[in-house]
Amino acid sequence: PSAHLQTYAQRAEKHANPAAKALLETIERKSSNLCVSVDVTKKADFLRIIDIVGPYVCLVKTHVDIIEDFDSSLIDRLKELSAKHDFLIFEDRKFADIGNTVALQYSSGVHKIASWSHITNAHPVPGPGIVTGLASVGTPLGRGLLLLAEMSTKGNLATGTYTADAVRMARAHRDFVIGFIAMHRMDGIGAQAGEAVEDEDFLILTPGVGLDVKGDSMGQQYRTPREVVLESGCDVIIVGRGIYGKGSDAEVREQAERYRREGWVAYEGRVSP
Ligand code: BMP
Repeated sequence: PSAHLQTYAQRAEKHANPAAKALLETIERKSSNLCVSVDVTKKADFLRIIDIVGPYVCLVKTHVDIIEDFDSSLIDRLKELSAKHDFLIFEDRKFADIGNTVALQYSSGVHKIASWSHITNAHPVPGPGIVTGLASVGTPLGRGLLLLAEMSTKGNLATGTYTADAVRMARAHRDFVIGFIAMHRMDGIGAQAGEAVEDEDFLILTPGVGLDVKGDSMGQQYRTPREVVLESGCDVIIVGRGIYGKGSDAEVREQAERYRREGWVAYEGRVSP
């Protein structure tokens, strides 16, 4: 059967990339396909929210460049929380430059992303050199890359042949590109006639997930976990303001539990209808 009709555990066995395998195993172990995006600007808030939602997530997504009081101790604490609560880390860096530059941005600077982030992502717009550049840093460390094949926002340009070209770019680098940021499964998209792609299993991580509102004032569009996981066949739901934007610690915990449950019920409905 198509990969998304198999269990996360079955799929974990078939992935060679260490980050993809670890993510699928974590999802299975914690019964959670929830990734929380912690888009806050203060170190203390960032760490507090992660400590609250940690038990309910497989993955924590970061934008470390928005943290005003960033220093290397933040990364030490993040790594401790990752071990304490058993989740992986995804720095949502959206690299978009030539291979040589992205290799430097990934390995160096203030943030040294490759040294702590299991997964990162890139826009395919520069062409395959961006993957080669990031792979030169990430592959020796056992990291995984997601390409942005689609986006959640109104009027975005990642559609049609752009999306198909992103999938083709991923197919050429299957050891390092573990999947996509996308709104639905990419199975067979962009395949040439006769090209054997039935066994491919790219992970689909999907932002733009919310249960209470349909969008924001800046083009974001939300779908429910059911629409994303059951109807569109995506693997991980990414939720930001729907969870951390809820005020009290108790409410943040409650929302994390709620999205974990909704995401898991949708997955169960998919693999054993
Ligand atoms: P929220 O759930 O608060 O709308 O946050 C969504 C998160 O996912 C943000 O961190 C954003 O950068 C990211 N994201 C997105 O919303 N749409 C995309 O197409 C790609 C993203 O990375």
